[in-house]
Amino acid sequence: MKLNAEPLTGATCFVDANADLTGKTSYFVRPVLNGVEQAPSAAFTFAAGAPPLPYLSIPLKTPEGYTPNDVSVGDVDGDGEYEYIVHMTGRGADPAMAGVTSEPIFQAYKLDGTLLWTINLGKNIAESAHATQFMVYDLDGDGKAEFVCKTADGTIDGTGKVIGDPKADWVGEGRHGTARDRTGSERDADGNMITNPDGTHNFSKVGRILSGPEYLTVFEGLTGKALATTNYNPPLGKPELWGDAYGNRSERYLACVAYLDGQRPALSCAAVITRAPRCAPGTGATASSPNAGSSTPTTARPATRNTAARAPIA
Ligand SMILES: [Ca+2]
Ligand SMILES: [Ca+2]
Repeated sequence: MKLNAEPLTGATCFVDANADLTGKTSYFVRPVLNGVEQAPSAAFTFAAGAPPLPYLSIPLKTPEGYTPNDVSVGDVDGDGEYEYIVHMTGRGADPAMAGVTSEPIFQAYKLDGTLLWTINLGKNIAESAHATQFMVYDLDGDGKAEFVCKTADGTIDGTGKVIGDPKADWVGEGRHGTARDRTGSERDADGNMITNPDGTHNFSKVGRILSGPEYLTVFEGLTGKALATTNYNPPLGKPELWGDAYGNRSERYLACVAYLDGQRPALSCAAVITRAPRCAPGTGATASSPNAGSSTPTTARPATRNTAARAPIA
């Protein structure tokens, strides 16, 4: 039964106001090119008695103590239907603040709720909205999306295999340092920031991850198997070179997929604030702006840094 008298233009949202979902109901669309109807798409079918909701619910197997957070989609098995990669978050800490966090967990689901895999990034990746920018994209063009993110010692892939040293612990402890930056500062019982006579502030290193190897891993989208791991670029180096000594700036990441040569997809990674060096592993491509350093997969951080780009943080 055709539901719309005229082709839908200007939007892809259509409400079937007269739908009768008491029986099994299937929907499909036909593209119209130059006034000619083309072959129908694969149908999407509602079971008999399906509730008339403007969304689909996917049953999740959320780990205890965690809640579903960011989601990205990609077709990991090449069947034409998206799968859902869910960032499961437990206790987090903004990079400005000290505190031991939960281990970031990712899960991949099919639309029917089938759990394809679980990846645990481990204790050496902090849980925060800034730390893990994950990309889901078909990087090698085989029709199946990969999953890519920053990893560390102790990351467990979707097959149970550990990346790096499973016993390594790079999480900071209770030592304190001083910085001129106000963020992350210790406060007294009244909530006032404690300022030292020389104008510096004290900050806690508890939970901060400012040492240890940093990796970037490409995972197979269907299985979560680690396909390739390389050193993360740009590396942390000395934390203070990012504008503070405790990771408030260096641990705020960005990532995207870009066609830097106009033909092949590349992963672009960056840490942001004060400096924004970016690199695209495997392509040799480099991006930079007047206020940012830049690096390539084969070189270290630039020797000179433009501090004029420093962004004030209240
Ligand atoms: Ca699929
Ligand atoms: Ca692929």
